[in-house]
Amino acid sequence: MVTTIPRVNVVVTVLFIFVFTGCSLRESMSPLLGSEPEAGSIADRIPRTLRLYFKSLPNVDLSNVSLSGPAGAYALRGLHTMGEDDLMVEIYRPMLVDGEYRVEWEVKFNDDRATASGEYDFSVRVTP
Ligand SMILES: [Cu+2]
Repeated sequence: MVTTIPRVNVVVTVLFIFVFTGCSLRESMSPLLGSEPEAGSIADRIPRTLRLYFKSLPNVDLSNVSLSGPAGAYALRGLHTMGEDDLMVEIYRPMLVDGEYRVEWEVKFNDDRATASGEYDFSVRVTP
């Protein structure tokens, strides 16, 4: 009984270390530098587009972005780059409503043979 509490502490500490180093490691290695809507953010306006910023210029033809949320998979159209090491795509249909969304991306860069991929979430909360 007496040893139970320290053991739990050790497990919790190890978990924390794992989670924190895992996060920082992933962040430093991910070529995704930012996005609109931002990862983890709560949008107070309906987003019409997704924009992802990378470490270098993505190859649009060899890259893909997808969006899922309350209505399942969303149709996106017109994946392109604005030439600022970004990918941009229009959220075609259905229109977003309040809820949780997940963006998944898979990117090939012009200056890198490797494929990079990842995902992030954001929320929409327009109605008070
Ligand atoms: Cu654009």
